[in-house]
Amino acid sequence: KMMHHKCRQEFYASSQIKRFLISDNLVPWSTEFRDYNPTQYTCIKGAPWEDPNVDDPIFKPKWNMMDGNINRKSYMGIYNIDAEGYPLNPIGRTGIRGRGILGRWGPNHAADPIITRWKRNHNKSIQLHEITKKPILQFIGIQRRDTLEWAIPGGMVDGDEKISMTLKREFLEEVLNTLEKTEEQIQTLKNSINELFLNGDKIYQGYVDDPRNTDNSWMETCAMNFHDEDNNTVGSLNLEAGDDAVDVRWIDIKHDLNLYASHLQFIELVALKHNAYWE
Ligand code: RP5
Ligand code: MG
Ligand code: MG
Repeated sequence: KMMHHKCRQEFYASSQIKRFLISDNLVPWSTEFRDYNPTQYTCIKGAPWEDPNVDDPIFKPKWNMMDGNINRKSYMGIYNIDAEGYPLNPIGRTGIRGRGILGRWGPNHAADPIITRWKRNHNKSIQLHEITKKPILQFIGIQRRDTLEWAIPGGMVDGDEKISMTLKREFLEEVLNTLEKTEEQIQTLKNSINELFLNGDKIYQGYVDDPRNTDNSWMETCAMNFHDEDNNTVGSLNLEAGDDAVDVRWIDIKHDLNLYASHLQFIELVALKHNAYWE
């Protein structure tokens, strides 16, 4: 059974709002918890991607299905709707009710591109871990502007945009800073990554233990690995942080990295897949 932790910390994501603290055994909705009384928090920014309040008469969401071009389906199966009409987090309680700072009630869909290559010595040979003699894998990580934590350069799926599109778009924006480039420069950068993004391996799809999650809104992602065995494509890329990234770099993969949300779990699956050093 899956458990969440990052969305049960003392304060709700980049705020002063306190979560109702609960022990692991009280997380599942199936465990009765009469004294559970979390704060309700819904941030209204007036953004076009924001759902209205659940009790707003103009809001007629179609839960658990495609709702026009909004994907309200969950990778986790059918989620429940409570007596007041609010979708329930498939993992359980988080200590905050409402939509928080997420845009959608229910699942909020993202995509995470995990770009990897082997770490190499000056003579270009693959670097092995001293003790285990396993090859060391690297991935491109960004430092997030919101929490300053290192993370996979993922982002939200725009409406019914194809996941393959989101993966490329977020990589271009956060790792190659295309939001600050000319049309011509963007074309050159797109051409340089197109081939790499042709052969992806699905690593994970499902719930993300994201600090923005609430009892009624949560992150889900599809994480894909794009591996450059010979460092042919990615070796010549000039990494430049952009959009919601403040820094970007190649990170050596190992078990004790501190990463945003549950990103380390996805990185572990990538390390396993390539039989790379982990611990
Ligand atoms: C995480 O938030 C996902 O795994 C993805 O990396 C990210 C998407 O949100 P933004 O980067 O757009 O804030 O849950
Ligand atoms: Mg982004
Ligand atoms: Mg992002």
